[in-house]
Amino acid sequence: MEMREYAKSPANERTNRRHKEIQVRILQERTWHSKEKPQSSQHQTYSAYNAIDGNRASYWEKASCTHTNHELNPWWRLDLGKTHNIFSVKITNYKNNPLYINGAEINIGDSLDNDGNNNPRCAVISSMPGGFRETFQCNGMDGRYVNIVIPGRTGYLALGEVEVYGSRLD
Ligand SMILES: [Ca+2]
Repeated sequence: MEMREYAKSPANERTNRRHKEIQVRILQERTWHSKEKPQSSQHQTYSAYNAIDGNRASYWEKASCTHTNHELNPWWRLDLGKTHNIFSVKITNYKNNPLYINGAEINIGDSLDNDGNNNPRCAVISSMPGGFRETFQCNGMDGRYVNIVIPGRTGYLALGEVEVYGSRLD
């Protein structure tokens, strides 16, 4: 089934298309450098890598989502290996339990303090329908780490796919 984009303005659509033409799609570099653990915990076989495996399937049964255990401040982190200038982050929400994402922050920066969760904030995700994709504009934030964290709440964090758009700083 074709998935609709959620809450994307025509202006953002044009901006994204331009970025695709001139930017490296960081996901396609298949970067996964972290020697540190890439999410706060792993529920069963639902590894952090499932959010950058190029598959936007959002059902648990498709085995392409991440899923933490039930815990305080659950988080997920992408290590890009080098500092990048990041324009946008596109997230596909988990379909089985879409409310997990409520209140999640996207944080970007070069620090690993608090596992990278203290880096500057790009966006707060108030809510997203299950299985939908949404693009969050970061307008050129510099960072090596892209974190998604639910601060101050005990719960799960589950992600279908995280796509990061930007360019490498050389
Ligand atoms: Ca995936």
